[in-house]
Amino acid sequence: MNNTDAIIKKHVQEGGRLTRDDALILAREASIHDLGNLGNARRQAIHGNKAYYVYNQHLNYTNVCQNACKFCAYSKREGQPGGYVYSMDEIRKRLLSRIDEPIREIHIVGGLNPGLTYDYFLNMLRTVHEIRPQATIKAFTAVEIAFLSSTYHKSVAEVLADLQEAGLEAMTGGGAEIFDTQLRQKICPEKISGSQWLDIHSQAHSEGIYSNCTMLFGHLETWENRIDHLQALRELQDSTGGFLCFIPLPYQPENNELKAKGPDGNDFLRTIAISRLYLDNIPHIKAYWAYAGVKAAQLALWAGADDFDGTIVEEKIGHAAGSASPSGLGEKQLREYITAAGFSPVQRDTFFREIENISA
Ligand code: V47
Ligand code: SF4
Repeated sequence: MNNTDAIIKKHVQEGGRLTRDDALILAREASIHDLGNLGNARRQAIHGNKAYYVYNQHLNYTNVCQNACKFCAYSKREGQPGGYVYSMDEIRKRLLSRIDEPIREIHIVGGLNPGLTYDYFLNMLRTVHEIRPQATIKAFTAVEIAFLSSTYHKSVAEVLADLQEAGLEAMTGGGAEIFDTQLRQKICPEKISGSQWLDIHSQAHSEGIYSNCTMLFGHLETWENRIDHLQALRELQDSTGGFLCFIPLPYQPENNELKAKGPDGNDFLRTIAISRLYLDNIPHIKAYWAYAGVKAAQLALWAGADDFDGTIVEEKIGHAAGSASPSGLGEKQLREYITAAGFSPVQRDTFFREIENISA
């Protein structure tokens, strides 16, 4: 019996927690069939044949950012052509343009724009809540929360409380990238550290704000970096239980300084499977079609992913970096893609509560 057979047998028969060493062997040496089967067996045991999606709308309120992460094709420096900020009128207009649709979640993220006031953020949440009282506001990365805290001289706890009061119900998982300090220094030197990212999510969870978590992969990182990243997320989840979903984000290589290649299909599926196996305490793994492409996302449902994200309408961040997928999908299309892949589409809200009356 070779290394991987022994680990697979141990994992399947004893069902114990995947160790760092075993994860590294599986990630590097197991065949894609074996790894995909393991990931799929785990996702089937938790979610059966269901594949979730959300009826959502993205709102990227500004692309002006004081950081210049090497992989980011979306941000502009203050004063650089192409920079934008949505006024409250623009935000209203964008939400009202889809007011007839049964949107359940508004996903809000933007750059670190020093030209905005603290009140801008509170007004934005209040405006969204006023126009869409039934939708959950899932907003901001830990990086934006840290920016609000340092720019406006407030503690993270104060910022979270103010945002919650204005309508924030959950946080997005962006900005995690790769926690490894040296690599982070290379790919996003101005960004908060991995431990600050984790600490902000920990504080959010203790205030009752659930969140997602991500990992940017397929650039300069090694498998060790990836497993260490998953380990840090698993440890935090053991202590707070506040993560809803993990999203492995495949690096998009165009229009950015990093000039790495991006993961191929095999690497993408292996990462999905390892994530499902390693993060045994995070309920959902997302196949993010907007970055991975619809076809790879369909396959990912067979390798451990159970969530297909949502309608989005206008994805800007991955598309600025060359994503070839559509920028949004209709609900009917989403359901058809999930069904064609062999799964039962289930509409959910931000917290993965199932929504019975589908609108398609
Ligand atoms: O934080 C930036 C990443 C993230 C590139 O929480 C890139 O539900 C790939 O976090 N190639 C934003 N990735 C997206 C994100 C997200 C998306 C959907 C759902 C949720 C959620 C979160 O995109 C950024 C950064 O990590 N990113 N540039 C790039 N070239
Ligand atoms: Fe700014 Fe976020 Fe882009 Fe980094 S990834 S440059 S923090 S918008």
